[in-house]
Amino acid sequence: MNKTIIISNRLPVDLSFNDITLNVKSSVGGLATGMKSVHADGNGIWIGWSGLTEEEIPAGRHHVVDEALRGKKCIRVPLTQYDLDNYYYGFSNKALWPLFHYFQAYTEFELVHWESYKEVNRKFADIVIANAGQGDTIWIHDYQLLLLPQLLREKRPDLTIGFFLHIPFPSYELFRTCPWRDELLQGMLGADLLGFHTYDYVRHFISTATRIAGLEVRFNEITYGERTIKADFFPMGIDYGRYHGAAIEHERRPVNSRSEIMQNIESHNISYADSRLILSIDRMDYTKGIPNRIKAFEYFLEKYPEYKGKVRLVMLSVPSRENVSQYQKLKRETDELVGRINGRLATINWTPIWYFYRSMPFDDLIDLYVASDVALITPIRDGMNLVAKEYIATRTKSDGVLVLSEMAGAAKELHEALLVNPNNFEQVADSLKYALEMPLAEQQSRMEALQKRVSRYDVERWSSAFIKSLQETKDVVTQTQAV
Ligand code: GDG
Repeated sequence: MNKTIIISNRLPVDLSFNDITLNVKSSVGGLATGMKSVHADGNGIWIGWSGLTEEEIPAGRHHVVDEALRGKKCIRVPLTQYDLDNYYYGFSNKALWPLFHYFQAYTEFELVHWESYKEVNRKFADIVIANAGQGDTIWIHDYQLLLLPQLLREKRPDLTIGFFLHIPFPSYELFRTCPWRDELLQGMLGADLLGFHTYDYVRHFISTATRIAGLEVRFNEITYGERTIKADFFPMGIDYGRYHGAAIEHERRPVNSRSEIMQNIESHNISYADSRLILSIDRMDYTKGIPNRIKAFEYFLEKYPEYKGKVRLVMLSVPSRENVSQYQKLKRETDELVGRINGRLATINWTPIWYFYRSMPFDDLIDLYVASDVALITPIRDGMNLVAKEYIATRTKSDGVLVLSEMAGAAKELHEALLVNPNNFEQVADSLKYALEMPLAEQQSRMEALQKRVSRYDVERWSSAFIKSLQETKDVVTQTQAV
């Protein structure tokens, strides 16, 4: 029986060694949830890096890791510290990540990083080939593995290969600046189906394929020698039921059993009944527009001083890629901005920005979503942005307002949000005021429309639409071969 193999940089597990004892936890991230049914299906497997480098696994314990992973239908690609530094932090996160998010000045094109990227993609290919049966379906995820489709195609033309990119695909003008643009494009073209979050990313990819490789395109189908490759958009959704259910559960719990932060918010709300909460949540990443958001919030308080003492920006910034220098710089800039604004504007009773630099347990995250009157999500560039959809899912009374950057892929679906250009502080400030003053009926009519869409196109639907489309490309190939 054919199976589906999922491939991503990281396996959906968290491993740690306590001396020589291995602890294994399944991760419940968006991708793991979306892949649940694909992974559970038949003898489906997931291939990726375990999260522990070869050096971190105690001598003689590698088989223990392998066995534990096998129990979870996972197979690991062994990566060394060198691989991690050069393939992951290097080429993936210092070249591809900034380039694909239009941060061209941040890109570092280093030959050693590129060599390591190729080498690690080959390591992945070897392990996939060793585990793939005749005619299996392969679903590869994200920018760390752009070369993998072609590496598999060369050795195993019998496989049906799908690839999904979780970040934007940039315009040809950006992509062409990469010294290894031909190899990257060829790598992707090894797939039968290329999936993106939005139609614009598909358009950029197709334009790149025609201009760099001179390929012929009809609608969204690219002719490549004997093969036809389909590029299409599949906007990723969330596990709506999980977030909505958790929010309902939250409201049933007595206040004193809620998180510490929530208890503080509640007691603050009791003391200052007209105080409103604006929420932002993201990884500490320069694409997320954190400094701009803080400056826009400061501008809002200057422009509408009647809101001083009445609103707070609760900003959860989750540590990310802390050993990459651009991320360290961003952290310093954020610390300074928050410090400066709080120092300048705070009173004994009021702190304008509540800033948390840490990750929080799921329940605390739900507490934050539920407690907020407005979500302010203003990335400079974002493939999709799932936080926006999670906020929508937790509004059990369909109140609250989402202020969302038009540069997030999610903006293409979430028309009823207040869409803003994150660089236009005037517009962000006016939208915040509009959001805070929006009548309940308007909040609800916007939110209900958003909830309908986000609940319908959930993560399960996303993965099944992709697999269905991939299956169709396989059927076309089989028919053509039969003719
Ligand atoms: C990439 C693309 C695309 C955040 N803080 C905590 C926490 N989170 C969870 C959120 C959400 C997820 O992390 C973040 O997802 P995003 O989509 O917002 O952003 P990226 O991490 O940049 O993801 C993005 C995505 O891939 C999927 O294709 O949408 O554009 O950049 O689920 O809830 N979870 C917990 N504690 C936290 O402190 N438990």
